[in-house]
Amino acid sequence: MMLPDTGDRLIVMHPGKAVILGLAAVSLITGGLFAAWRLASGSPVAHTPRKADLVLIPGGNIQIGDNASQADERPAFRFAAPPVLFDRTPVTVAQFAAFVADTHYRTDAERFGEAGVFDHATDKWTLAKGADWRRPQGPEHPAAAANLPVTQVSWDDANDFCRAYGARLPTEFEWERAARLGQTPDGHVFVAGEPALWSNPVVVNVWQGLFPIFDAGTDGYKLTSPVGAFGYAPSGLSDMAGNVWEWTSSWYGAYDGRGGIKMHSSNERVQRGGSFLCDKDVCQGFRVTARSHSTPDTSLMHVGFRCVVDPARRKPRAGQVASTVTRQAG
Ligand SMILES: [Ca+2]
Repeated sequence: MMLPDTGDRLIVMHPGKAVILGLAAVSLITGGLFAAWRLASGSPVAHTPRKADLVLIPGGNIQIGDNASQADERPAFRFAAPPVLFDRTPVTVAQFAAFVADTHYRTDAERFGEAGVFDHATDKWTLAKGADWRRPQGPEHPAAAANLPVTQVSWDDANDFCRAYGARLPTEFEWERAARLGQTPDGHVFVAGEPALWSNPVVVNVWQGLFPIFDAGTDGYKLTSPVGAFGYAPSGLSDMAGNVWEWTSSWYGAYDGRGGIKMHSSNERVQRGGSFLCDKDVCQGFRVTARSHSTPDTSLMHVGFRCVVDPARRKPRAGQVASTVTRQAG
């Protein structure tokens, strides 16, 4: 388990305070036990079809990364993206509840007994006892509504969910290819160096104000928003910028410029898309090339996921292909 340092993007391990180090050590030990449990128990298998719409994202030769942006987004390179069926929205609380009801799955946060929550009183991330996918802010807070993206799910949980339905997590390059088809209903793609669109109507769920001091919430939400609340991009997908970061299957590391990463020993997985905590000055994680990363057992209140399916390997358990999607080519 690792917490973000400050702001929205994940940067470092727990800070070097003795009490926190002790906490990290306990987490490391219990995390190892949980990993052994996971291997011993095997992956869950869902017995009923998933209620999810899938959208075909066409293949294409595209640019990955941005030479004008953050260090870990450079160098940019070309990537031959395969066609992939994407979940139309991030996985919802209702979809995850159906999965749990079917498989009796317990998430990492539930086994740890705690998960990462951003505390606005201290402007720091903290491990909140009892926070999980049902109550992402903690047990004293309201339960998450069924139409919100599920959060407080680790990479391991997300991977187990997708595999249970014959699906998988997207690679970060597949995710970027889909996002480059449009992140907002008007087809806007957020890139480095441009002024983000903050005027009304606000088209993404992000942070409006000086992070972490003040969020005006002029987009209508200071936490997660229902999936699709801001509409669907020309790709047919919703929530590709803001709302929640989304886990990908990719290991985190510096790009090697040839379609891989330099540090194959990385123990963190990449997240894409930014979240409701992303502002235009500090985070900018809603940019199409922005990357965040966490260890696979980390659960946070602003990180969710969506699944993908290879068209040739699609199985009935994976969901239904949406047929009414308006999509731009390229
Ligand atoms: Ca917001």
